[in-house]
Parts: sequence; structure tokens; C-alpha cells
Amino acid sequence: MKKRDYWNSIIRAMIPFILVTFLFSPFFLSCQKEEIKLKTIEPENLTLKSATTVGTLTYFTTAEEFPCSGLPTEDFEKATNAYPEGIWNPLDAATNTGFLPAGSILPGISFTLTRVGPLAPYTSPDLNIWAGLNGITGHIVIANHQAETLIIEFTDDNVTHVSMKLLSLFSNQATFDINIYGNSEVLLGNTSILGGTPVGTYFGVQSENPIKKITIWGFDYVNCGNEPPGVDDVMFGTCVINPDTDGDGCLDSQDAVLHSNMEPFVNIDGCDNGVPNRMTLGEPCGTMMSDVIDGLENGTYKNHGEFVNGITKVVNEWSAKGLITPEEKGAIVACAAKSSIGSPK
Ligand SMILES: [Ca+2]
Ligand SMILES: [Ca+2]
Ligand SMILES: [Ca+2]
Ligand SMILES: [Ca+2]
Repeated sequence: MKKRDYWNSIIRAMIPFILVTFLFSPFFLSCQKEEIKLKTIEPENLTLKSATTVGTLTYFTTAEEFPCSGLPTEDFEKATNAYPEGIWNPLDAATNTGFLPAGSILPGISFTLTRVGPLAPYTSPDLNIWAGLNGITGHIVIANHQAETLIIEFTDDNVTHVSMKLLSLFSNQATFDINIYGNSEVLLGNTSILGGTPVGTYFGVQSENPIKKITIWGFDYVNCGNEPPGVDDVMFGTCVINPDTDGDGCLDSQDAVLHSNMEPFVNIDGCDNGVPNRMTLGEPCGTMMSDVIDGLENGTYKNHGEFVNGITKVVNEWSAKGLITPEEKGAIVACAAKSSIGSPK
């Protein structure tokens, strides 16, 4: 008996050590280790240090890298709640509550949550306009409960560029798993962003095809817990990648005269000669005939004849190159002659 009691007490004393050893064994830390391992071997898990293109998508981690600014941006600041308030699905321009009157959310965008796991289905408005707590500045949209996917949908087909801040309330080591869908629920791509915190982590995406839906799911793989995903400053639309500011058909990146005179007909000192204002044949592109004529009009001359000679020289070149007809050349010179440019005031 005595011997058995002795062994019993030894075993009893060892139980806490066995439990602790077991709990901290690699088996129980598998969430952390296995998930992180999975994350790092997936090619689409990008530690996005700079703009990265995968397939038809390009991801951005800073606003400076993003191809444009100034697209419509939902910042949720029309909400007037001082503290978090729940919203039923969906949150969009039609949402109409005391702290968020109809029309507060931009047209063309909607926010919903889908619940997964044991908390499904919905029994409460889990989409939150968060304010006043957890260090959040202003208003953001965030999932209230855990194990929920935040869904952002775009109703128009004109969204190829989206950027946002990803926020979390509890962890600055949240991993946001992001799926980007096109028309017909086609998965265009997916990525994971590590970040969060009340300040937010920048995420931007550019797509060759219209983006219809973005889903975001948050998890803290370091501490092994759900992290409800939140967003703010959701900018969406289409960046004009190669703008042509003056609309002359020559892209800004090459345009010799960025803001050309695009008048339909060449005009000299108020004399409209009916000659179409065409692009000159010079390289680089982007110089309109009226740009050249305007330059001569604004010149300084000894007399009127010098101005007319200057115009004549230019239109002779244009005519020789076939840019204008002899009749058009005559019409321009006639206008130049009729003007008082270069004449003593
Ligand atoms: Ca905001
Ligand atoms: Ca141009
Ligand atoms: Ca131009
Ligand atoms: Ca002119």
C-alpha cells in the first residue's frame, strides 16, 4: 500500500507538468506554426514591399505607389455616432438610420458581412460603424463578432482600382486574407496583408478586369485568434493610367504642349479662317497648329510685316508637308494680314 501511495503521489504531482508540456507542444501550437508555414509558401502571400503584379492584379502597399488619387472615397464620416453602432446588412446608400441618414454612403458600393462557424446565422446587426473606442479616429466599418468575412461589393462595372485602410481593434499582427472577384464571381486573385491596428494598413489593388467584390477575413496567427476585419477610406473607380489632359490624342507622358489650344479652327487675333486646328507633324507629338500660331501671335515684332512673314513661313512648311491645303494656307495668311499684330499701337 505504502509503495502504491508513493507512486500515486508522484504521478499526481507530475500531472500539471504533463499538461503544460502537452499544451505547449508543437501539436497545440499548430495554429501558429502550421498556418504561418502555409502562409509563407503560398506564392500569393506577398509581403508587399512595393507594387507587385500577380496575374491580372497589381497590389500596392502605399498611396504613393497607387496609380492615381482623387477617386470617390468612402470614409464613413457622414455617420454621426460617437460610439459603435450596429448596422444590418447591407450598408449602402439606402441605409437609413438615426446616425446615418439615407445617402450617407456613396453610390456604387455596399458592405455586408457573412458569418461562418458556430455563430452563423445572423441574429444581430454585426456590421459596425465604429467610433470613439479602441483608438479609432473618426468612423470606420468593422465586423463586430469573430469569424466573419467583410464583403465590399461594387455595383458598377467601372471599378478597376480599389484602395483602403485595413484596421483591427485588438491586434497589430492581424493577417487579412483578401479575395478579389470579377464578374460572375470569378476569383481574380487573393493575397494576405499583415497589419491592422487602429491606424490602419494601406492596401491597394489594380485589376485588368472590373472588380465586383472584395472579401476580407482577419486572423491573428501569432496569437491564434480571430481578428474582425475593418476598413476605412475605401477609394474605388478607374485610374486613367495614361492621361491625355488636353484631349489631343497625344498622351501626357509624350505631349510637347500639355495644355494645347484645342479650338476647332485656327484663329488669328479674332479672325476665324475656317481652317481646322490639326496636330502638327513635329516630334514629339502634342503640338496643335493653334499652339504654334498662338506663339507667333504673342511674339514681339518690329512691324506688322514681320509678324505676317513669320506666319507665312510656318504655313509654307505645313503646306509643303501636306498638313494644310494651299487654300487653307491662303486663308491663314489672309487672317494674319488682316490683324493688327506687330503694328505700332
Ligand atoms: Ca473614416
Ligand atoms: Ca495631350
Ligand atoms: Ca497637346
Ligand atoms: Ca490664336
